[in-house]
Amino acid sequence: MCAYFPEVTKIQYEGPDSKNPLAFRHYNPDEVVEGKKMRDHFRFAVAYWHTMRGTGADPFGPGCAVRPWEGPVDDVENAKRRVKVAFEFMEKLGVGYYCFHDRDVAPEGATLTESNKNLDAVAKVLKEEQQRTGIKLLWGTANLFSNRRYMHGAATSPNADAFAFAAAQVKKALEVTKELGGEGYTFWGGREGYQNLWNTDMKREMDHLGRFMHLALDYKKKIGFTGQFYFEPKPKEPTKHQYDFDVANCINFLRAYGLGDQIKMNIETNHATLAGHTVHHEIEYAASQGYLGSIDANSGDLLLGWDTDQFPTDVYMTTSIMYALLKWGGFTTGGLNFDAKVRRESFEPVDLFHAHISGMDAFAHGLKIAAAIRADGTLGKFVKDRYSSWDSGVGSEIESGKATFESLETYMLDKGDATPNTSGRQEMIEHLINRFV
Ligand code: XUL
Ligand code: CO
Repeated sequence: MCAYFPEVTKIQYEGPDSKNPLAFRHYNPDEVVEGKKMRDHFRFAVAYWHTMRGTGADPFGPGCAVRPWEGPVDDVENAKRRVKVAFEFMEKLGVGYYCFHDRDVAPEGATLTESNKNLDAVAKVLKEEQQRTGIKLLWGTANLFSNRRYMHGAATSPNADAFAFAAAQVKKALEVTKELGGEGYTFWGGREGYQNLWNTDMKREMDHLGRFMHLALDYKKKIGFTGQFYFEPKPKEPTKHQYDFDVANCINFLRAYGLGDQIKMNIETNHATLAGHTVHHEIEYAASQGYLGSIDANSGDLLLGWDTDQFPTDVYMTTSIMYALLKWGGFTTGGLNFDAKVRRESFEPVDLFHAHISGMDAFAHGLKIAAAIRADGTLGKFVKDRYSSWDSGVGSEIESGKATFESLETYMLDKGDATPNTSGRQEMIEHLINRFV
């Protein structure tokens, strides 16, 4: 067998003292934390679009990454070879899942028929490689944003033909995702949004998006695809306003259009920060409403205002994610998909390994810290005590629905005032967390 990464063997766990950059210091797949193996806590996935299709291109220059397996033309043969590269990479890295857009894995043809044929041909190789390695598809999706037909959006385009083409593309992508045993399917809004409100009929566009999602759910049912549907919130980029702004906005949309319990959230770290939230906030909000689905793991640069899709290496941040995941019971269908790309300057194939190892290890480290904070119990007890006024007396009467405005007025007239009786102790708590980080 031809090796595309000859300098790399299977990445091993070597423990916290290892100085080997091509080894894990914390990610030990079979190690059990809070009763579950690390591999099952994370369900790590590789994002095909970045890892296999990223070239390092940016608005100031073309691609410059060294990818020796890429042929001179982007044809089906080239795409099939790339599948072998992807699976060698994932096997050596030791991840159990991957995610793709239809156009990442197979080239778009001159017609829809040709594009579908290309996709089928490459999907056949994907299936063979999945069977050979046991690596699975976490979720599939369709690229409804790169082709010029989608310049005004897809489901929210003013052009009904763009909607129709997008429907045909998602239909096919759902079929292929099902064929590959995909555990989910993600809808990221691509160009669903607006650049300028003066030329936009927002109400009509939102209604069309609602219709699109109902059609997708109808087809899912029709073909018996049982994977979980996800919405991926993002507030801006490429449009100045994306309709799926953040988790709260998406949940409102789903509920308003009668889609409420059928679609969960795929939360992306850098999208959260672009919306003015932390990823911790987005996970807490989604989980508390019953919408936690999956995570696109990456990070942004807080000094920049765009989606830099960097690998997540900040252990404080991964700790907050893993703390929230442990608190809410972890993934049921989703996983941690590295929607992240190596920097333009990290142009060698081996950098793909360094990037994923750093991300996986940061999450494993964060998991251990989060579990230690929970085992210590001080933080959990502090939060519980902070709300203890709700456990009995007037608090429990309000929570259980017994209290009325009249009964609360009587209570307060008698008591006199609501006196703050506990400090928030923010600084003490932040200091406490640093004890574990
Ligand atoms: C874009 C983004 C997408 C989705 C899948 O910012 O995150 O790659 O994850 O379409
Ligand atoms: Co994403």
